[in-house]
Amino acid sequence: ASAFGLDTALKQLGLKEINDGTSTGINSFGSGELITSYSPVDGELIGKVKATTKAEYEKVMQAATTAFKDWKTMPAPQRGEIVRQFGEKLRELKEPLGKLVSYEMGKSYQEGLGEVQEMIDICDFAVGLSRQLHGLTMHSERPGHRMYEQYHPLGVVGIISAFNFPVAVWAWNTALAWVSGDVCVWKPSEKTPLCGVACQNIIAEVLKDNNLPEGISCLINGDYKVGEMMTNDKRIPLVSATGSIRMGKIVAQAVAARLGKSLLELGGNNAIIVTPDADIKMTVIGAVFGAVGTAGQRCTSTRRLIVHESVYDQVKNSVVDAYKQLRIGNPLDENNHVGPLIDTDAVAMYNASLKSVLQEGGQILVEGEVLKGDGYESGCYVKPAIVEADNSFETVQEETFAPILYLLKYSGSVENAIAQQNGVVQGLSSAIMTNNLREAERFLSAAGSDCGIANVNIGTSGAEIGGAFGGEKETGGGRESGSDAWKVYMRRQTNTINYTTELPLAQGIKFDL
Ligand code: UN1
Repeated sequence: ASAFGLDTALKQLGLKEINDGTSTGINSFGSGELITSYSPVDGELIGKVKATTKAEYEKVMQAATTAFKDWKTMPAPQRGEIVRQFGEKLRELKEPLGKLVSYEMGKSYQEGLGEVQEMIDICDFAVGLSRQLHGLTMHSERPGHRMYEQYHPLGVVGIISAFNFPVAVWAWNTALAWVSGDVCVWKPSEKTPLCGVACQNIIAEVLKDNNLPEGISCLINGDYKVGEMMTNDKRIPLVSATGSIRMGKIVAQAVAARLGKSLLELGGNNAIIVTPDADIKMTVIGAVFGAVGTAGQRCTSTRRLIVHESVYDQVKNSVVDAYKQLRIGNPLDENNHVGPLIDTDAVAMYNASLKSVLQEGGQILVEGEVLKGDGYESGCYVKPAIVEADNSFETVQEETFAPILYLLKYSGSVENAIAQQNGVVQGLSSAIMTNNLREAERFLSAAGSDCGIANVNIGTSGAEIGGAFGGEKETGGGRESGSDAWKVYMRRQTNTINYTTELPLAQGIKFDL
């Protein structure tokens, strides 16, 4: 870890002593099983974190519920000030945190920095929001009555995040939850535990500087068993979970069984439709970044290209040519485009998908391969692949978290492409490349894309934080980040006030005593 200034980065993030299995901060303690974090970049051990036991979880929940009592009554703009300071710290630590993300998760350093930038941006957004947690005022049907609504803090928010955005997705949730007056308990992915500890160290310092309890931001570690402690816990009114559809179904059922709320951001099977009126140069950039960026491990990664037959060969040749330029290797080396997959299990899934799509009749255009030799010692580096396929193939219907792009053909009008695009169980992100206004508007209309995100002339990945992020169908229906996504972190209360000496009943009901 000495190359690329990693040692310094780890120190700056307070991760020096993690190698012994110890960590700092009241909430990042643990005495359960050791979770070892190996870098997919070079296979080296970065550090170890201990899992949270049931007894420790209880302590964390006590710290959180106690902290909530004061935090919820602090004026929202003052809570915003804490989030502002957190954003400032992130600006200072952008480079070391970006490096750790890149080294522990395997995405390119540029994307690691981009992820920290998303954290900074959501902090800024939340600071502004802390003065804009508006409710509406209604006209009462009764004379001398006033009616309005207000938003109050909800309570302890449980956050379960995935390895692919090990820091930003936490920040989307916490920044909004904090200004809303909630406290958070976070279980990061057990594949990226050090990113979790690094973030906890940063917020713990901000809270300490302000004489606030660390219970406002709690960290727990472990696998799904630790997650279950939260999903089954009645003290947690909202569980926000990012990950696979399989995980989401388990979380949603457990939370629903106790009538809690869940915010789910699950799988995507995102497509770009390429019409005869597309700008092919832009299409190639958008599609290639979407398919190979983060080694195909974004929820928004482009998995399907649905191309009109009249431009099919041109698009196919351009994309295949572009793949020849791709440099695969250490993501901290900025000359490389594609880093490793998260672990060898992910490599096995990549291999399995390529095998099954061939069995179903897929035609390889760019062959996949697990890379070996110098620089590829971790065993996690794979070649991005392109396969000509059919939307009905089972393999195409599934989200494989790897750089495999399926090329699909359509003929006739854009409706046929939209039918293919919508013809999957997931509904996260979608895009159309076209300069034809009719096609673009059709795609965005009620008869168009059924996804939570629908773009024109940009790709499927790389959404800005200002919009609501999430998707429909088996993507889970949740919305995080911008727009009015904050509302899910608060409880709405309708208030009716009578300032007369009479007590008229609603709906004109007479009740004389
Ligand atoms: C995710 O993959 O879970 O839109 C989040 C994007 C990023 C966030 C992805 N801003 O690609």
